[in-house]
Amino acid sequence: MSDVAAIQCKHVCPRNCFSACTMISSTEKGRLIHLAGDENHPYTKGKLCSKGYSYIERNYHSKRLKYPLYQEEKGSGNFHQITWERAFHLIEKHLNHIFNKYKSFLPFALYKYSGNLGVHHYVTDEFFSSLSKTTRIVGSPCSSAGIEALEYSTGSISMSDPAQIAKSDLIFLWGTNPASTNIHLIPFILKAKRSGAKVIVIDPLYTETAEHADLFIQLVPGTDGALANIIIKELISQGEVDHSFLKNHSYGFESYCELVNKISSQRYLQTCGVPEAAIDLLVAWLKEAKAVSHMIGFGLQRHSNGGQNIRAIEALAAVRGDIGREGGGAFYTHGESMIFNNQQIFSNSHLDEKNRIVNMNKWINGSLSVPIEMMWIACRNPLTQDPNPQAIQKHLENIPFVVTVDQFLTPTAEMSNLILPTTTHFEELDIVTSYFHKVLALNERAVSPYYESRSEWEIITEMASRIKQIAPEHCSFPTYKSEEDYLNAQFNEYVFEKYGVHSIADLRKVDGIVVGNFPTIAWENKTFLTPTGKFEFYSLAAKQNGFSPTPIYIEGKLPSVDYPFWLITPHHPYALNSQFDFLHLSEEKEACVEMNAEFAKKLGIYDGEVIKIFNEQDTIEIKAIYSTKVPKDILLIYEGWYQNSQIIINRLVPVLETDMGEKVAGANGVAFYDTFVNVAKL
Ligand SMILES: Nc1nc2c(c(=O)[nH]1)N[C@H]1C(S)=C(S)[C@@H](COP(=O)(O)OP(=O)(O)OC[C@H]3O[C@@H](n4cnc5c(=O)[nH]c(N)nc54)[C@H](O)[C@@H]3O)O[C@H]1N2
Ligand SMILES: Nc1nc2c(c(=O)[nH]1)N[C@H]1C(S)=C(S)[C@@H](COP(=O)(O)OP(=O)(O)OC[C@H]3O[C@@H](n4cnc5c(=O)[nH]c(N)nc54)[C@H](O)[C@@H]3O)O[C@H]1N2
Ligand code: SF4
Ligand SMILES: [Mo]
Repeated sequence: MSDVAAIQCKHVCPRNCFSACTMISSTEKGRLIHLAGDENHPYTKGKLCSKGYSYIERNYHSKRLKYPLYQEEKGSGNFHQITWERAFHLIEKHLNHIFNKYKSFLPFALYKYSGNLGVHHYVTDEFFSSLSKTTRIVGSPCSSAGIEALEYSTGSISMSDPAQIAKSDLIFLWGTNPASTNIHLIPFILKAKRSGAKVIVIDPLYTETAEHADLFIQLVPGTDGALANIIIKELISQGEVDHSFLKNHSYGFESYCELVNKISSQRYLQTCGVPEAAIDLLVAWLKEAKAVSHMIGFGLQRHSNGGQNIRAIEALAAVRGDIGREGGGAFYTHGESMIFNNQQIFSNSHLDEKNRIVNMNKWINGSLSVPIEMMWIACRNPLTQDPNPQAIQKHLENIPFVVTVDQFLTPTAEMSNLILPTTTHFEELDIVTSYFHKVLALNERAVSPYYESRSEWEIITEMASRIKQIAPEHCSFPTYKSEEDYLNAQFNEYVFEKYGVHSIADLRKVDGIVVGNFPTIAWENKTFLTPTGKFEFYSLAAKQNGFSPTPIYIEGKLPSVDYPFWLITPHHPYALNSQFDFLHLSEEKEACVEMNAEFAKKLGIYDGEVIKIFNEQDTIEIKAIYSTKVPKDILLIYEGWYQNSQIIINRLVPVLETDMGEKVAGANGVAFYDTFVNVAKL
């Protein structure tokens, strides 16, 4: 037993994950020694995922960055450890040069995304907005197509408390794999099952979640809209609709009904690859069910028709009147997680008229008239996570000065001139919200920064003070004495309305956790925020933005003779996008492609053989593993960073846009799962 008492602190996992778990660390002699889930969290209830439990290992990992690093030539690997003073001197030198040449900071660009969603980290967004004029690369490769889609029918995005799913008697899981990616939802699904609910999993892959299903529908990718339309047609023909909801709370149902009645169910069944018996069973269950919930994953919207497919699913919820019903409705995200002052800047950055706003998809594939002279990359690893990373690599090569702020030497950091080591959530103060449940929580600082790491607030504050010396009237970033003062300045009346707190001190008074004042049941009063105030089966806004006004299925992309396989690259159970790979939480130690066993045998590919996967964009060599999860025309490789294999999966992924997303994020989403490839033996 140690004679020094361990100190306990509260933390929140800030990853881009539905759960935003709270956890409690124990620290001895300034070092983390133990970490446990926090049982007081009303949603996650003390359970963490494998990544959560490995955070101490991650914090002290030998690969963690310790000092600022500089390399003259990007990608050379010829790094020199430098002091922070020298690092800021280099930043200042480049900013000075830009300002003298352009009389503004326009060629200074920010490329930031979701490595850490804590409020603290939006300091970088605020800083860029406090400069007179800069370049912002905008867009979201994550969930924007679905958000825009749902907004057409309901006017804004809202979601019932996820615990409501336990009250459903029929649960549809469309293109989502919560057993891997949203693990705290599973207990609610199992609770519903224990009360007699049935679970339907709709996915082209037999996932970990499919093991919980009463019915698994292995549909052709990108065809969920067709499946939803067939079911709606059947419900209408059998009179199994909610007449009262449709009459009083919806708009345009009659014209939608006419369109749906015209579809050929037989042809649509072929399109989806779904047997008729499955529809008969589904309709029989739907007739019996009082409350039906539809959990819509981010996965199924990563197609060129992804947004429209989501509209069709939501229409199915509306036809039965499940929207606004206890235990029913569509679950996606509640869209109220970015409400602090500096997060508002991020959410609205694509609307900002002062700055040069650049659509990320167009940037990757194109060029800019005013060049980028300096790029700041934070919370983002585009060289593994974005489509066409080859093009991004070329852009980075051409940008004179690239700065990456990270905790690890990622492929993106390797293509930067300056790498700044930053703190983890154990080493900084923060506030984290969730985009799925309603809990807001305080993250305390438990230990000092690892070696010379600095928090992003510290880095930005220092940079702002240097800029103020170069061009005082061009930088209005406010100076605060501490992280706490900075965070206190991010609270606003809306945060107070939703969470009843004004400051970090208020949060401490409630033990760091508050449950937001969000509706338990979304749209319970059936007043929608659409122009008609109703659920819109006919959306003029959609029409004006160039989409079908109705949630009718629109065909997506299909494989070709040259590239006959879909390459589906979903999220890994033991990684969080490009994070955690080096911890080897899973048994696989390298990247592999899972192939249908029977089909691979036919092609003469043996289990464990290294094969080539290629398309017009690139070729990779990767180990093939036989699988019973995947149909013969799909290849499965989890997205992420495979350090051991040095394979970058997204080199095969082109910049193909989803149908929607631009209205909410400034760029359409990325149709990652409409990537088509072929295979060959080496
Ligand atoms: N093929 C394919 N590609 C995909 C997807 C897919 O399904 N298939 N999914 C897409 C989706 S949904 C998403 S959300 C994106 C995610 O892509 P990114 O937003 O790039 O996500 P991460 O890999 O989680 O984090 C990026 C970097 O942030 C760093 N980081 C962590 N904490 C901090 C911090 O406090 N400060 C700073 N400065 N850096 C930090 C991490 O070390 C990591 O290098 O990937 C997309 N890419
Ligand atoms: N463990 C873990 N958890 C995570 C993450 C992680 O990387 N690892 N990432 C976080 C982030 S940023 C995100 S965005 C979410 C993503 O988590 P999810 O919403 O679960 O999304 P994906 O993993 O992209 O895909 C889910 C499923 O969609 C299926 N799918 C693909 N196309 C279609 C289609 O056309 N129709 C249907 N019905 N299904 C389809 C895929 O086969 C896959 O099984 O998870 C978050 N949580
Ligand atoms: S990655 Fe998600 S499930 Fe895991 S600890 Fe973090 S918030 Fe919780
Ligand atoms: Mo995401």
